[in-house]
Formats: sequence, C-alpha cells, structure tokens
Amino acid sequence: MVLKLYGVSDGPPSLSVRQALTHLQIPFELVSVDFGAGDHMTPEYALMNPQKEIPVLDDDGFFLGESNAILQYVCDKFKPESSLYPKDPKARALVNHRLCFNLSTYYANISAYTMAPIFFDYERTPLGLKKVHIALDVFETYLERLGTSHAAADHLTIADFQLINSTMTLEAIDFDFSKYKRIHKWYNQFKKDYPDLWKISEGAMKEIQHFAANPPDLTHMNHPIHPIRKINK
Ligand SMILES: N[C@@H](CCC(=O)N[C@@H](CS)C(=O)NCC(=O)O)C(=O)O
Repeated sequence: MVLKLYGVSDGPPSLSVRQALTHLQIPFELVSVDFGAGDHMTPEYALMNPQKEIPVLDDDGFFLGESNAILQYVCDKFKPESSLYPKDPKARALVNHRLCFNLSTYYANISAYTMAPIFFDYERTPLGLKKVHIALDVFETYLERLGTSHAAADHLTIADFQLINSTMTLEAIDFDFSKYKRIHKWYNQFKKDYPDLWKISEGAMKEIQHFAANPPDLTHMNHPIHPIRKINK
C-alpha cells in the first residue's frame, strides 16, 4: 500500500515531511486534513494519533505522529543510504540535536508568536518577542559554532526542513531577522539551492499570509486548549 501522509497545507511539521518524501522520491498520497473543520479532533483521528495533531504517517496500518519521528522513520526505512539522515553517530547526533532544538525551542517559541495569534485569540507580547529572539540567537550560535553551510552538516539534512519551515513563518509575518546573518544567509540559500522544495514552503507561506490578512472564522470550533477569537457577525 502506498504511504499516506495526513497533512495540513500550511503547517510547518507537515511541510517538512512532504519535503523529505519529495526529495527522497518516495511515492506517497497526501490526505488533506481540514484543520478549520476540526478533522483532527475526531475519535477516528485519535485512533491514528491520540495527540490529535497533524501530521500522521500511515505506513500500511503503522501510524506514526510527531514529524521528527516521521522524518527519521522514512529515511531509515526507505532510503537508509541517504545523507539526509546520516549514519555516522556524531553526524546523526547533530541532526537529532537540531530536530530536538526545533521542537523544544525554535518552532515552539517562533510559532507561538507567528502562527498562534493568526488562528486563535492570542496577542503578540513583548515576552513572546523576546522568546523569538532567544530562539534566533541560539540558532545563530549553532550555525556559527558548527560553521557548516546547512543546519547540521555541509549538506542538506532533515533538520534543515524543520528549521526552514519554522523560519518561513517569520517571513510570513514580515518579521525582519536579517540581523541574524548566518540564519538569513542559510534561509535564502535554501531557496536558491532547492527551488522545488522551497515551493512547498512558499505555498504554505502564501496561505499563512492570506490568513494573517483575513483571520479565519473558527467560532464553530470547540478547541480543548486554544482560545477562539470572537468575530462579530
Ligand atoms: N510536535 C508535533 C506538532 C504538530 C502540530 O503542532 N501540528 C499542528 C498543525 S501545524 C496541530 O496539529 N495542531 C493541533 C491543534 O492545534 O488543534 C509534530 O512535530 O508533528
């Protein structure tokens, strides 16, 4: 059975998995999850992913959530020889480290500032802004210390996808991060070096920009965590 990826068209974790599958030329069917309709909050979806988060990979009944785990799995299972996820322990540790850093800090801090206020009733606060700068500052330091062309090596790895898509959400809200010179260079170089992969991020960025200008009406949604923005109709 062909791999199925349950994904959302503007979600950074979904984009990274699409980029890896595309780059590795692994055939897959993209099943679009309608976030606004709450497709991911149904009992059926929870059978695939009790976290009720997107993406989920379905490999012939083997369901896997958490985009980092999906990226690692598809490389290990389908293209173990690929340099996207190196085998050498130190090289792999750096990739794993950057994936953890993205999950715990970079995407966490950035998306709370960029994405959450677009979709839900959150404000962009000075503390949120400070956390974005902390994330950028740390990533800049990693790039400086490692001195590589890419996030975790001198070649593309799965860590680049996650970090690129987090950074893309900053561009989506016109956040100027040019003072982080190494991040700025790495991000723009990715666009030039991998135009087909960037196209996947760019499509999402345009959607995010559209939603930023036209906040979606999610008043029908009964979200367990996020406050729903009130809309006068
Ligand atoms: N750690 C998860 C995060 C996935 C995630 O946050 N996905 C968002 C969509 S981009 C989601 O499913 N949110 C559920 C919700 O807000 O209800 C991963 O990397 O796969």
